[in-house]
Amino acid sequence: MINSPICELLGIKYPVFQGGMAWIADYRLAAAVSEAGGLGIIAAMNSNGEQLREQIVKAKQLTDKPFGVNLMLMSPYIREAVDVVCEERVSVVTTGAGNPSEYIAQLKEAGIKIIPVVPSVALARMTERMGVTAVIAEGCESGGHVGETTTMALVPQVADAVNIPVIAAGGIADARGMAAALMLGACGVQMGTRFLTADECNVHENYKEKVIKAKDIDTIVTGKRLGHPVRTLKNPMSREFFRKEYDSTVTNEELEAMGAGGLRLAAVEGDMVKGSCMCGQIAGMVKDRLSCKEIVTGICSETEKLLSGVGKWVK
Ligand code: TUI
Repeated sequence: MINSPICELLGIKYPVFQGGMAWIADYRLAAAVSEAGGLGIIAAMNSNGEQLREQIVKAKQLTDKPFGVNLMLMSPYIREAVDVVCEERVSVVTTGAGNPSEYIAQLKEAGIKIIPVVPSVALARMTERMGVTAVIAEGCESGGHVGETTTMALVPQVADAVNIPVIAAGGIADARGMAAALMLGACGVQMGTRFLTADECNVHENYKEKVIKAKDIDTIVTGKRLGHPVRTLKNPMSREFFRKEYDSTVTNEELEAMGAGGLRLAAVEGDMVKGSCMCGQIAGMVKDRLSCKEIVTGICSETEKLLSGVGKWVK
């Protein structure tokens, strides 16, 4: 049995989080992962307060196990979203795409466990001082908004820097990745891309097929010039964006306009030409469609086998 301090802290069976993917991680996916014994996470993304409350209420109807909400800190509705998670007494809040400092006191007062995604040791240390429960060290192999450091380099440095549990994210989709993350000092993993093809994931079928067909070199990072780099699958949209980003005659406003609405177009409408398919580098290894239960229990039982066999390298 794979069990770590994060299980006890959050009241979950397996130390496996499902990433709070915008336009994708809804109440249905989150409830399925929590029912499977992991931590399901609803993406608040740019939802307003009432839209987010509806998701939380529906998740509570499907599971009585703990689940989380991911607050995307660039959202124009971030204040409403913080109020709603506090009112609804959500067990866990993860944060992404920014520094959560100004919301920590309010969330803590409501008894919510805060687990920020950190792309650096500095933010891990700062948020630890403010009393967060754990941190998610997310390497730039991940999909969506990315930092600069890889999982391999980031996780052990964050683990050395803080005294709270570290969850590893970015580039993990199977037991080898999970076992490696535990060896790097993490006490759990968060996976996004692995759950894109889950039976309970509502993302458009075209998106699922594109992930299954993806190879190792099929993702690209765009948006660096705008200050929010995003990893997506290569397609006509992301290639065009990349070209324009390095064209000095194209203004930042034009670039922003080009990117707007792309994720919804891909995830909801299934537009694989003009849409933005956020996805991690590990997509090349995601070839099957499984239930959330198979994903969560499968990775943990395989990790257990791998870790029991590590002695083979010691002569
Ligand atoms: O947040 C994510 N992944 C996301 S958010 C998102 S929605 C979006 N769409 C278009 C543009 C931007 C966002 C899609 N994918 N992952 C967690 C994550 N957080 N990765 C990196 C960070 C991060 C970056 C900087 C966290 C904190 C941070 O702090 C900067 C500071 O001010 O200290």
